[in-house]
Formats: sequence, structure tokens, C-alpha cells
Amino acid sequence: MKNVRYKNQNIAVLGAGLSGSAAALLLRSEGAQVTVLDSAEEKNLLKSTLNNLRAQGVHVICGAAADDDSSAYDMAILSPGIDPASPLVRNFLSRGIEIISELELGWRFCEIPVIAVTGTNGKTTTTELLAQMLNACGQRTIACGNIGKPLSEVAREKQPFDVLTVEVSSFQLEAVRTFHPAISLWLNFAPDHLDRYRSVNDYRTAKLRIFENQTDTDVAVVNAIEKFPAIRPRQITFSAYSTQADFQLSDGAIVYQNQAVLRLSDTKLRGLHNIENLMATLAAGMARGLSFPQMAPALRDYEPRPHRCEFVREVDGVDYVNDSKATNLDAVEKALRAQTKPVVLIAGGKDKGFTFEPLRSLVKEKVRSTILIGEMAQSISRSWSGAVKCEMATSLADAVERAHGGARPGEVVLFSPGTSSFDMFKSYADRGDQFRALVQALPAAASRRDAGAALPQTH
Ligand code: UMA
Repeated sequence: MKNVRYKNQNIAVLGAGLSGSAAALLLRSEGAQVTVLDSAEEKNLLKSTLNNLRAQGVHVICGAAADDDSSAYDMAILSPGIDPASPLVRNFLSRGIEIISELELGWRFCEIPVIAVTGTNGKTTTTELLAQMLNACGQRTIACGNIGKPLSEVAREKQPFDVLTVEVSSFQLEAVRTFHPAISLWLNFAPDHLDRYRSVNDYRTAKLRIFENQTDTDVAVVNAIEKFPAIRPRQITFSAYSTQADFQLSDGAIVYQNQAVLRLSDTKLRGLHNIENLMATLAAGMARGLSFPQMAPALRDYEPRPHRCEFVREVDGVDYVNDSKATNLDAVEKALRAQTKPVVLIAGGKDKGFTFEPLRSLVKEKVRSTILIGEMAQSISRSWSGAVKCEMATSLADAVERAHGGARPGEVVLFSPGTSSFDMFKSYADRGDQFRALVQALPAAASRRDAGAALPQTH
């Protein structure tokens, strides 16, 4: 057990979402006095969560009273989605109260090694792929952190795992102190979250903290294309684009030291980005002492997850693909490059502080027309003006209807928003579920004709 003692300490937890309630319950189970503060009004928060916290003896303060709270605390735990520039956090910073992230708190209670996975895209796929593979090879683990259970919840439950496979976001890494993964994975990097960070460099600096406490006995699995400042862990590199990497792509197979270790046609994952996710997974497994023949069967069996270039349905010769997980431009780029048919693209969502200009030439090459939704619709239309036809839709339902009316047989309707969902939906998953339901409800041409025949003639 690491030397952490919070018994009878007075600790504030900022945010009453998944991370905040997991942190509060962990601290309560360790005997701390816990107050959860959330800037939202109580009526806008999940009643069941608040009831559960109160039942466990956690004090909860909501709304303006949370932002203005002046009680004394020994330290504060920050939920990842709360911007350090928010009034709630500034109130703590101005009083010099130590703030750590929920990830750091969970780590302090972990007694087994951690594998941490970061990157702008592919984190979730790789974390799940790796966890599934490790379990299949007899190394008991759970995919957790930025997906599934927060690390604090896993730490509190103390299940008998051999290693934890933790997806870590830049938001969670911002306020770590001692977080020390035995194996870190850096999948890729592209601009994102510019509504939170002042610059791309600030975003990168937060992510680089994944390596901060690693030593030369640890391992970093890194994309060979990336240029890092000096880092201490031993590096294993991968790249689907370069021959200067430990794991490379050659003749349709992933190759390690001139030996083919996995044929791509044997797996269900498609696209160069997924090949890199597979390479990183193999490298992490190798660092855990596994052989390639041990790892390959689980990688062959892995099924891609919903919302990631998920094929939904074909209607009248048009394919509909749900890529709601694409919350940044890099993800849209990968989705577009993976398409072999002309694309009708539905994009747009929350304004995260960047423009869609960088995709202009790729869109011109791959996309026949676009249908734009959400806060960013006008701005995307300006960025792509003259390159592709842009239509505005008033809702996702309107966008799907327009796509259905305009797409031609042999084309693909790709829903790859390129930004966050929070202007119109609860999450990317909610947005993708709604897209899938709208597509499932579309009538095919034959049934439309039948419906038309049943209508009274009006001429
Ligand atoms: N809040 C305040 N004050 C503020 C802002 C928010 O009190 O100024 C409160 C809100 O009212 C709300 C709470 O904070 O009640 C929400 O906290 P949160 O946004 O951290 O949400 P959680 O439910 O704790 O979810 C977080 C992650 N969310 C974000 O990072 C935005 C989840 O990642 C993660 O799965 C979960 O912890 C468990 O670890 C989601 C995500 O979108 C999936 N992550 C981003 C991404 O993947 O790109 C980073």
C-alpha cells in the first residue's frame, strides 16, 4: 500500500459526475470528511447520484453556493471536465488549496501496475483491445479511466486484477503529481480541445505528463512519427507510415524485427489508424511478457465498437456509417481516408475553438456534398466554401432526411461530426445512437412507393 492517509482529513471533490462521485466514495471509504461541490443547480444533477453520496455521509453543495464556498479544506479533487479557469476551481486556487485530479487520487490507491493509454484518437479502441487481449492471455485486467469506471472506483472495489488498463485524457493528466504507469502508450497527437487550452502546445504539454514519473525500468510505447523531449522510459516504437519503427507495416502484415506477427486480413479492424492501434497493443503485450502467437487470436477476434465508422445500414444502394466518436478533425480525416465510395458528409457540433479549414482539400477530393449541423455549421460552410456543396440542417433528423433525399446509389452517407456533441446531445454516444435510430427508421424506395400508392390522389 502506498503511504496515503486521508482519514479525518477534510477534502473537497469538485464535480458530481462519474469521476467526482467515484472520488468521493473512495475517500469516504478511507475515513475522510468529504464535501462534493458542483456549480450546477441541484435540480439539474442526477438525483440517484446525490442520494447515494448523501447516504454515504458525503456533504453536497450545489449551484452558486458551491462556487462561493469558503470552508477550509486540506485538499481538493478535480473532475476532468471542469476547466481550471472556472469560478469553482479559481476559488480553491486563490486560497492555495492543493488540487489533484481524480486520476491521481485513484492512482494513489492502486497496488498493482498500471498501463496508461493516451493519444488524440484511438485511445478507447486501444484500451479495450489491450484489455481484451490481456484477459484472453490470462493477465486479469479491466479497461477503465476515461472509459468505463473511473480509476477511483476501480481502486475502491479492490478486485483481484494483475494490471489495470487505463485510458487517460489530457484533462485527467493536467493535475497529476505521482501518477506513474509501468507502461505508457502514446498513440498519436493532433490539435483538439482548443475551447479548454490556450494553444495546441498547452494541450500537448498536458498529455506529455503521462511520462513524467516513469523511470528507465518502465516502458513507453510511442508512435515513431512523434518527436518528444527526452523521456526516461525504454521506448518501443510503431508506425504504419515509417520503416524507422520497431513495429512496421509490410505486405499486409504487422512486422516486428522482420517477422510478420499479425496478418491484417485476419482482423476485423480497418484503416491505417487501426493498424497503429493494433501495433501499440502488440507492443504493450510484449512489454508484459507475452509472445506474438499468444496475443494474435484475441486481436483477430476483436469487434470494432459502436460510433467508430460503424456500418449502420444500406438503404437504396447508399451505405450509412455512424462515426459519432469523431470529435476532432484528425478523426474525420481518418474516416474520410478509409472511404472508397463518394461521400455525403454530415458534420458539425459544438464550437471547440478551431476551424475546419485544414480538411478543405481532403473534403474536395472525397466528398460530393455536405450537410452541416450545430453551433459550427456556418463556420464550416465558410471554411469549405467553393470546395464542396454545403447545406444547412436544423437538426440531426433534418440532416438525415436531407442525406436520404440527396445521396445516390453507390455513395456513402458518413456521419463524422469533427467536434463535440454537447451543443445538441448528452454525449457522442447519445448523438450516435440518435443517428443510428434515424437511419434505421428510413423507408427504402420500395416501401416509399407503397406508402405513396396508399395516399389519396390529389390532382
Ligand atoms: N461542473 C462544475 N463546474 C464547472 C463545470 C462542470 O461543477 O465549471 C460539474 C458539472 O455540473 C457536472 C460535473 O462537473 O456535474 C461533470 O464532471 P465531468 O465533466 O468531469 O464529467 P464526469 O461525469 O466525471 O466524466 C468524466 C469524463 N468527462 C470529461 O472529461 C469531459 C468522462 O470522459 C470519463 O468517462 C469520466 O469522467 C470517468 O473517468 C468523457 C469525455 O468526453 C467520455 N472525455 C473527453 C474525451 O474523451 O475527449 C476527455
